[in-house]
Amino acid sequence: MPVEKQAGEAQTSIRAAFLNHLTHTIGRTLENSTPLEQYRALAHTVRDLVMEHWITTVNSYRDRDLRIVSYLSAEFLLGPHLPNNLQNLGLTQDCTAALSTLGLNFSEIAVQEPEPGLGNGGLGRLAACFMDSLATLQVPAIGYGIRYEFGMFRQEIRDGWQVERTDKWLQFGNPWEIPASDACFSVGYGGTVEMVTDESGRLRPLWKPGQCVRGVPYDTPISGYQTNTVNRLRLWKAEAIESFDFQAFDTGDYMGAVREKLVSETITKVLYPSDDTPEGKRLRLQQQYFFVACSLQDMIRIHGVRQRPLNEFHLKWSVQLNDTHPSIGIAELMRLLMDVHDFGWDEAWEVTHKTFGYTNHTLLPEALERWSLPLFAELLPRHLQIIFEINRRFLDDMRQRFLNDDEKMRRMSLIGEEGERSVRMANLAVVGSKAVNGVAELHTELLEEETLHDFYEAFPKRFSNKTNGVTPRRWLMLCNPALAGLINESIGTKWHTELDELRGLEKFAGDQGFLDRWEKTQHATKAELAKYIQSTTGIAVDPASMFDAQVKRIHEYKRQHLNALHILSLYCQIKAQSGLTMTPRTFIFGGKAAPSYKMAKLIIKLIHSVADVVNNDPDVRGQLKVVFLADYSVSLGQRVYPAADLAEQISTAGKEASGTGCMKFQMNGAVTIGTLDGANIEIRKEAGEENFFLFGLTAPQIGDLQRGGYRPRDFYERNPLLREVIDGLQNGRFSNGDRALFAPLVSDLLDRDSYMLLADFDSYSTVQEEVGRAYGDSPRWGRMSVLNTARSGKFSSDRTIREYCRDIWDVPVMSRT
Ligand code: GP0
Repeated sequence: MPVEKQAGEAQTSIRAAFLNHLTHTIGRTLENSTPLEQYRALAHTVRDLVMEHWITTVNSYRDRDLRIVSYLSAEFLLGPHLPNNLQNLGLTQDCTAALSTLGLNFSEIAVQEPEPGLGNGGLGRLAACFMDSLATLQVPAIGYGIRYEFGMFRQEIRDGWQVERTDKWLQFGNPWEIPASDACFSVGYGGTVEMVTDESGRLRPLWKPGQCVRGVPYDTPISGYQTNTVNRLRLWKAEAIESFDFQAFDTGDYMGAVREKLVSETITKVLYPSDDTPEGKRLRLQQQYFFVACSLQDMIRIHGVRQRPLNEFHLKWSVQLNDTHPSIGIAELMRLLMDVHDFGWDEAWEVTHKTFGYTNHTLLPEALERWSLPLFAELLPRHLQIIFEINRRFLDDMRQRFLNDDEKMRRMSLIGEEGERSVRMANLAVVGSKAVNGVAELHTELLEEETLHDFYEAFPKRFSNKTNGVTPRRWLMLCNPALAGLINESIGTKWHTELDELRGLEKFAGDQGFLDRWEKTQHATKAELAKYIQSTTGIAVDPASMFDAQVKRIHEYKRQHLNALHILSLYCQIKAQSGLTMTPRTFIFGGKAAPSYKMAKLIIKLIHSVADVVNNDPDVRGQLKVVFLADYSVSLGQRVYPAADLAEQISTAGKEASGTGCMKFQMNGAVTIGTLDGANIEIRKEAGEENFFLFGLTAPQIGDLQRGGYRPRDFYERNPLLREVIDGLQNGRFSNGDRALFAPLVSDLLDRDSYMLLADFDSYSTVQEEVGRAYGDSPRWGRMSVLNTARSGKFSSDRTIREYCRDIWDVPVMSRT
């Protein structure tokens, strides 16, 4: 049969190409090669196939002359490329077969890939899911970011504490990137702005930077699923303009000459490991300006190649700002147009404010970026002038519209005057963009009504919601092949690119035969995670127990400690009533704490202490197990999401902008216990109230309670079980007698409790009891699980990207049907 012959051909050619790369690229024989070397040879083999599509994509975009989406993000948390690219090419099986003819095992080779951890968490991973959907929907798009030499730190656990280790992901080279040395740009910092007369006698500002670095682009091909489209992710590395200062070299100062090189390269050395709370550090502003300045110069270069006048820039580009990190781009585009390309102010503003869109990702006030004015003036003096002028014109306009409401003007100003004067990047981003969006319905509402209310009043039409999504290719098909296979058998494969098709599973939710297969599949996936847990932590867990997972950054507002308090309360109950039986559960935690975030690190220690107590007490009779998986990452997520029965989404209402892990769990058939926060609200709406375990105060109730003088101690005094748990933390019962260990946590909970754990504890515990009962009722649980998957279609990033394309970017998407 011709089809089989073709398949055979693919295998033969993959095998030949692999052996060829092993010899000619890696310099090894099959017998003498390590799995890492085999991985590298295989990566080159697959990259070659992707590159062929890349060439055709570039040509087809050129011919179609469409507007290009430019996604500016300081983080892209991609995860492993190899299995994803193979899946997109439809070659996973051929590749596996080709390797096995050589006596090699694909999975053993694939795990060698170092993960490019160029992001902290949700925001960076969202950018990666968007790149996947853009390519799959065949939208002309470039992702622009930073090629950090050291990505997110590697987390080790010592005695229950987090220890950070540098992530040397580039140590053995990176086969997925291609340096494009023909498109380097220089970026200036510091220096002075002088007024000079140009040839036509005009007086104009001239920025003379005090320091210059070179940006070198490294391109990673991003393939789409079952299309020939391959888009470009262009990440910039900082280098010295001249690697040697020859004058210094001549006079014998060789070390001094090399120092200059080191200073330049520092800019892209390391990813800032703080999620949600920016550090106002000089290097961070340097990083932001660096990648934005390179990217805008690159866009202007491409615009020139397309032979377009610059006053049409906004017609050919739509530039999305992933949070405020790249928002300096607004001032930079103004500068490039005026100072380099001779535009007048109005002409430049016309182009600039029609080019950008701004996505906000957080409501936490401490997370809104501000730069101290002296620092900004020192590093970017010309940009500060431009920002002052944008502000002057903007406030003049607002004063007329709002009739001299001074308080309002103070709030809307791009310059904060309270305390140390500062540049408010969110205000700059809103004023300089054509569109502003939040990432879930509740989040957008809160932006409009609270955080950005003044701006919403001034420009209501600029605001919209774009609920986040995740790519079902990585987060269901790739990470859960068993479940994906069962779904394919039941409803076909159209869901791969039209996730709403999963609705077809609803009709099986009452079919006992189907539910049995569903459960068997999930059990097998849980058994695999159990093996991983055993081998990495030494803890034996039972795949028949409920897998209850909370994996995400460690943050007080995400309330991993509420989960821990609840586990301790179950433990206390068991201790008080010997013989008490409950639904067996395995509590799985994973996540990193920002290295400077003391309370988050203490929460990690708390989880380990809880694990020590619970896992080692014979009275528990294995009914409860607590596991902390170290070094949470995309790859580890790919093991956890498919194996979870219950997803913990328990943030304080009004604090989580969206959340995206919640969507990955739902797609894989986990049921959620959650608050009415972020995307939980929409997940519950889609899944149906009866398939979601809701608890806790709502965002308005949280606000009311806070305003009315919240007294956490009252909750402690009223609930004996909670009291026993907190007392235990205080008196050393859960820390081998160490009374000091959790004192900071306890005193925070009793005296402040900003995230209202104690207020929600009761409701959480009650609903957890209901969860336990529901899990014991297999047909009920199976039905809930199937319906969660069936109703997760909305949370495909394909849907999100279609909305951005339609409402903000104004570019067509390819329809497959
Ligand atoms: C938000 F502001 N997020 C920030 C930030 O600096 N880093 C970051 O990862 C996250 C939000 O916390 C989120 O709610 C959201 O889903 C994600 O951005 C993508 O929008 C949960 O991770």
